[in-house]
Amino acid sequence: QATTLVPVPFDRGQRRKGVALGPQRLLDEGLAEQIKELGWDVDVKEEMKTMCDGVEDIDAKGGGDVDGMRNPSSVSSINEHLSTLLQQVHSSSRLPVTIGGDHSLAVATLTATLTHHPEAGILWIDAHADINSPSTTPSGNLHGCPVAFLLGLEGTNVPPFNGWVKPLLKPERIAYIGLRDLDSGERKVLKQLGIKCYTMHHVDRYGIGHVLEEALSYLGAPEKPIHLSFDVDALDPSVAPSTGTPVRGGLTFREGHYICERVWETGSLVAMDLVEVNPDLGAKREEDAKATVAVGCSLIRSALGEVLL
Ligand code: DIR
Ligand code: MN
Ligand code: MN
Ligand code: MN
Repeated sequence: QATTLVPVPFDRGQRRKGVALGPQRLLDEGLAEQIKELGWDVDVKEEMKTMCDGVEDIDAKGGGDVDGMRNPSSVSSINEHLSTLLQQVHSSSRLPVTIGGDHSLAVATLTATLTHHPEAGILWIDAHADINSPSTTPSGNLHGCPVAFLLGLEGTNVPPFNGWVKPLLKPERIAYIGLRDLDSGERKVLKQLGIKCYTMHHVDRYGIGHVLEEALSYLGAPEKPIHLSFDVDALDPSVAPSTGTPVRGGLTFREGHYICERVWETGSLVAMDLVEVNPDLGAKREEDAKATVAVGCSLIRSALGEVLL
């Protein structure tokens, strides 16, 4: 099997500096070598780095904050390029693993996946639903909005995104696990569209094994492809402290890894995102960063078959 790691040091989808350092830290930890040891053909596409270095200029030209969104110019243009790059990865039949960076880059990863695998189901592992639209977002942070853009919700048909983002996702093709911090506009739309949500309450009540089987069969795995979008803040802050918006009461180390292992076992994985590792954050800075980086690497290895290969 062949995989392409795509580091995206992008942080403009939220307010906290440091998340742009996440991908390099995972690579410095030896992620590519670790995956090679599992028997994969691994390459690393570094093209997004130079573009991410220029984001301030892009935002300066685009006006910074526009219509309730922070930095839409850079979020849109980074995503448009990333989407093109990821489509090349899919075209060469390699498995793209996008390493963030903040979760706004899922606009690109979902666009690329759903272009190449229109049948794909999205498994979104996160404390948050990231389904705000520019009109419902309380923060203006676009990392809280990628799902709304792919669904084409009201308020998302705005420049610069409407120049290229298409509503490729149907509400019944996404399932969430790990939710525990939702904005009121998000609750409303999740309910209205009947989107499949497994909150931490469901994980406690039924156990991760049962919850994940339900989510996978809902999405049609193993017949249908699966895109795994993993926000490290889905994990409990005691396991992954170095992230921008930690929320207590999250997934345990094993629950997080179990999800990745089981998705791998279905044989249906066509793309993965691992986002929101911010090595600058955490009360015990370097110790917390090390733990969070290590967990990011091991989640990816698990999704690529470390235990079950
Ligand atoms: C919040 C936080 N719902 C927002 N979202 C986060 O700003 O829209 N997503 N942190 O990962
Ligand atoms: Mn593919
Ligand atoms: Mn989150
Ligand atoms: Mn997220």
